[in-house]
Amino acid sequence: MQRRRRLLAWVVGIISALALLPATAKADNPIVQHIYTADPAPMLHNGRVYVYTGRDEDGSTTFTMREWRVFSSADMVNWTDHGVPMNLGTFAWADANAWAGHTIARNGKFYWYVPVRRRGGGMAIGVGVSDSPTGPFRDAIGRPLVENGEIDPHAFIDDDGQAYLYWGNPNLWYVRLNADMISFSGSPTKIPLTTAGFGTRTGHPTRPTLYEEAPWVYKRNGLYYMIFAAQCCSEFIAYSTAPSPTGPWTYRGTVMPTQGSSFTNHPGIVDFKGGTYFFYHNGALPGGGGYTRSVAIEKFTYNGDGTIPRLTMTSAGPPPADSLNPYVRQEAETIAWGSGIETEPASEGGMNIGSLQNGDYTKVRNVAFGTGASSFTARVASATTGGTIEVRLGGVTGTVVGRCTVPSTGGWQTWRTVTCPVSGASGNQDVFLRYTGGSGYLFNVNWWQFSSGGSSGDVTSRLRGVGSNRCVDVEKASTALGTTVLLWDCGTGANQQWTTTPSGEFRVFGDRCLDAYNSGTTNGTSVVIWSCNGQDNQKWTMGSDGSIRNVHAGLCLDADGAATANGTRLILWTCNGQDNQKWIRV
Ligand code: FUB
Repeated sequence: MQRRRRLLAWVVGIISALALLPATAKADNPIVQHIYTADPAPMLHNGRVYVYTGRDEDGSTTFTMREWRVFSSADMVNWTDHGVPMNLGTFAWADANAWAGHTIARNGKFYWYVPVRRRGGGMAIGVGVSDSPTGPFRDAIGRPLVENGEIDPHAFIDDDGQAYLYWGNPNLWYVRLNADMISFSGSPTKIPLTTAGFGTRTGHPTRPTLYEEAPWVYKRNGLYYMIFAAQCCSEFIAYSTAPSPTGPWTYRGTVMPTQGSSFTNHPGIVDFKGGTYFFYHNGALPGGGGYTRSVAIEKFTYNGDGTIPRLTMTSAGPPPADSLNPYVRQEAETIAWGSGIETEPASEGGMNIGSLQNGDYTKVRNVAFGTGASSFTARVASATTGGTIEVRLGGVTGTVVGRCTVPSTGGWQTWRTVTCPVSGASGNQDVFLRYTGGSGYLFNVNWWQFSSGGSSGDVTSRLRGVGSNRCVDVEKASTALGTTVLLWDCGTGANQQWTTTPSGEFRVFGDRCLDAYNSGTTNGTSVVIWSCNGQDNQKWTMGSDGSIRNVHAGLCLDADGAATANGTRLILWTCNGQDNQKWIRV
């Protein structure tokens, strides 16, 4: 567990701010509360929205920024912290100013364009690349992609496949990127900053137009939009439109006026699950200001003529774009609002929440319990005496529907699964997980999951492979210990009926469990049946992506070699999101 201590004032500030909120408050903007975040760049990928941000260090008195962060959501209200996929150290030639970047997907890769200060020089733009939207990212070319002392890159790929990079402060530039996204053709071109194109600024000796920085370009109904930070300082958000990605631009007015106690603002817009969302930053958190900013979101609808309505910052943010499924593994760092928490990398992969003290809590919105949950399971670790997770509905003082005791596990990264009964959780609910205990740090939480179903919480179904269309099958319907589990045509036999229990087992034949053979933790470990014994190599979590992860090994149930034929062995393999690791209950 990292022992980062926030300033006392910060803790007190959060607590006092929350104390002022009525119990039913829907104040979930800004979207991240445990660190300061700035310069949002949203990106859609595989049904989730990822937002790439900078990080303002606590107590900053200038733009002290050393790392970038990424968060993702499937509903615009519950955000998962994916940690630090890129920092100044990624770029050996840079030494400061991890400022406003933008990430875009192409060629099965993710390209993250960022401004940084070149060692011994001025601002330059680097490009990170990764195979995953959550990184890690590496320096794609080992030097700046472009370098003219200006900042705030934004990439846009037009319908014809031509990609552009825009950036600039005090000027506004673009260059045509090649299809590899890490080189360009021609020279950077200055976009003429005319008052017709970018509005009129008054009172500045050298900058006649409103354009300041942070260009964000996209295309809608054949029209190109550029949203940007206007005037300085304080900035507001304005926009222009054009018939082509290279102009000519026509100034269209204000998107968001100066508000929110940060003298900068920074825009990003995406359409997601039928809505349009405007990302920005402000200084709304306790201790917040121009150098301690936080990313927030507003939902909006375009006017009938395609113009953007004037938006106002709110503390409520958007309504949920979807519900959250409590019956699959949810990361503890998936949060609508967190009070008193920190996040850190977990030894089992991903992140965990920590620094939990008595009364801290995390809120998760619009959790779809359906007819009801019967148990709650959490993956926990504690180097001290542990404590209790209270499962509450509707508010931090709302009805308690479950209470899980967390024991000492012997270390802050020594993980154990705890389960407790739940009653009274049905329908759609905001869930508050309240962490209680003695003084000091209590425990860490890696993930949690509810179970549903009858009084025991059991659910029985077949498990069909997405890649193969075949079912998880016990070979020859044998009940012998160590019998191989493989793919076979989905049928009606008892050897394909798997019962999920509240503790995370997949039971077959009543008393046999899906088992990682010999508690193996390496790729290729055989998956067999064994008598149910309550050990973690017989516990599994089903992810919202359809993966089934072994709790002990942290590896996923995998059709060996991505084969699809009858008889394909099931093994454990590093979770990779591919179809031979995706399973559907049928
Ligand atoms: O975060 C540092 C700088 O502040 C960004 O590059 C600008 O867009 C402004 O938000």
